[in-house]
Amino acid sequence: MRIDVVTLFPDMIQDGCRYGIPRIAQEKGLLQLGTWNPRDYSRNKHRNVDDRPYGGGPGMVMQVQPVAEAITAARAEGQGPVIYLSPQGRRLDQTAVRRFAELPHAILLAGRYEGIDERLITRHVDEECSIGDYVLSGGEPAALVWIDAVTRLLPGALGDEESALCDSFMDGLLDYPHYSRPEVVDDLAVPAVLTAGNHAEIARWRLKQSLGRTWRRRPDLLEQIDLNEEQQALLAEYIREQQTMESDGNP
Ligand code: 4FV
Repeated sequence: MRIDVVTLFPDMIQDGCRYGIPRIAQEKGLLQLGTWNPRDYSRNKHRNVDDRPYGGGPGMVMQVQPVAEAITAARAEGQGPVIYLSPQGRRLDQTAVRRFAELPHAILLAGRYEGIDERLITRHVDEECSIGDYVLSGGEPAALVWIDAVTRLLPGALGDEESALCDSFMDGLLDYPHYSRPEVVDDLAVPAVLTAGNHAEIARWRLKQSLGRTWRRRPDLLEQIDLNEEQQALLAEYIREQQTMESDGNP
């Protein structure tokens, strides 16, 4: 996949992708990353790319021309959608990440200041994407989140394919708890089922934990999933056990 990012801070994007999976994916030739700085297309001697908002109010707004020309320059690298990272966008989730990871090319637009002139969005943006209901000082951190989440799903990016498949949210559920050596830490032992070596039992326990934790922490996610018979039975079993533990006074 090729990802081009239109940003006033190209180093922030390039540096942020020099670690972990985005770096490995670039080294394996699975990911190509380009950055385009609107300031390079500014037509005024101070290389400004922003100005005061019509209608008054605080802050500055990024102007159409430098951003539009940076997008046009990035377009030379591919015909993928222009995705503007902004709080006004549709919330990014694993379903959307899976869809984006199918693309051969995408242009990410990272804003700064109060935002970008709406006419740029109208004319050049295909979709807006938000990483969450909070305000960042720039779209670059959101672009790095987008790139990391998408790159992980590129075939060959992760060591063994298997791990992407059992990610959180891959089945719409929260992840099960993980344990590693040593077997006992601060008199807390690893659940016996995980050291007993019965893989069917381990898989059953992990699914039950994912269902239970999703029920407890993110019931909104459960509403989006049609649980099959086995899952419904496992969740009921988890809830019964939780109620027993609570009635026995164990948290
Ligand atoms: C954001 C978000 C975000 C808004 C104004 C950049 C900032 C500033 N982007 N998900 N939440 N962007 O807060 O994507 O220009």
